[in-house]
Amino acid sequence: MPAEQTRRRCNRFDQEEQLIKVIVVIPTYNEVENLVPLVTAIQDSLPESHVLVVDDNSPDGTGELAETLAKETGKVHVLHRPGKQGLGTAYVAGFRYALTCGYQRVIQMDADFSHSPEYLLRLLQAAERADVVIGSRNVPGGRVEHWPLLRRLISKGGSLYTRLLLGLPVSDCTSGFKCFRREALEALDLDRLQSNGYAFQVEVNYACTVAGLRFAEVPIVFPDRVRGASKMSLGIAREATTVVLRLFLGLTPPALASGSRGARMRPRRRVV
Ligand SMILES: Nc1nc2c(ncn2[C@@H]2O[C@H](COP(=O)(O)OP(=O)(O)O)[C@@H](O)[C@H]2O)c(=O)[nH]1
Ligand SMILES: [Mg+2]
Repeated sequence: MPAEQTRRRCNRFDQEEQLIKVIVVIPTYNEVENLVPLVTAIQDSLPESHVLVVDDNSPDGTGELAETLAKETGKVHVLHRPGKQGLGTAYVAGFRYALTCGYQRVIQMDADFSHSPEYLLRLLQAAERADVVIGSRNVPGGRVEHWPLLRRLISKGGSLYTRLLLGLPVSDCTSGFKCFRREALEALDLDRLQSNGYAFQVEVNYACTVAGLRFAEVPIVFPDRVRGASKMSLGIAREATTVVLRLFLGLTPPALASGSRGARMRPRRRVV
């Protein structure tokens, strides 16, 4: 969507005088059962925040439901895309929208309650002293629930592999529950982010690291989804392995905006 059109759309929402404008970006594909409880819980946790649903024409009617919520709440925005285009491009569309509309904090989360809205405030608070805040399963106090041993090993092993190869100052490299200060997203070249699954998180973390941004990790407990079905696949795990290698070998350069390159590469991380 052209920037001017986006701005006109979000001006409709600009009536509030907020100290800090926060938007929660939620990519959705067939999340009709989760959307109402999720938006309600987000508004309970962060009453001033806005929500952006990026829906890929979900056959179950998630997009239409999001429109109804937009009308009812005045705080829900919706981007409709014509078909399932993957998670990475959904985040990019959401980030662009957030930047164009002048939001100062951009939170990304899944729709399925694996990312509990109760952590939103902690993520936001941590973003006072960090550019990128990660909801982390791998710091003290964080964990996954009801995962079989093999899945735990693959997830932790994947994060370790990524961290060692790319020198990321983050112990949960593939978490999709994050809060960015807008300056962090402005340091990225969103056009160059190409991956779609877990690798998308790695690509963003790598570019943020090379840009010298400050990271913080907030412990989260990560339960499996209760409603709806996962869209993740083996192909997405394969993509993650390849993307890490390509970044490590320099075959894919970090997705930095011009001007962000060459900054510090000293890993900085705090657990809060
Ligand atoms: N817009 C959009 N959202 C997607 C797509 N694939 C997954 N999602 C959403 O991304 C989030 C994470 O997906 P999920 O299937 O729960 O992944 P898992 O947690 O790794 O099993 C959920 O909110 C999904 O509805 C997609 O292609 N497009
Ligand atoms: Mg999930």
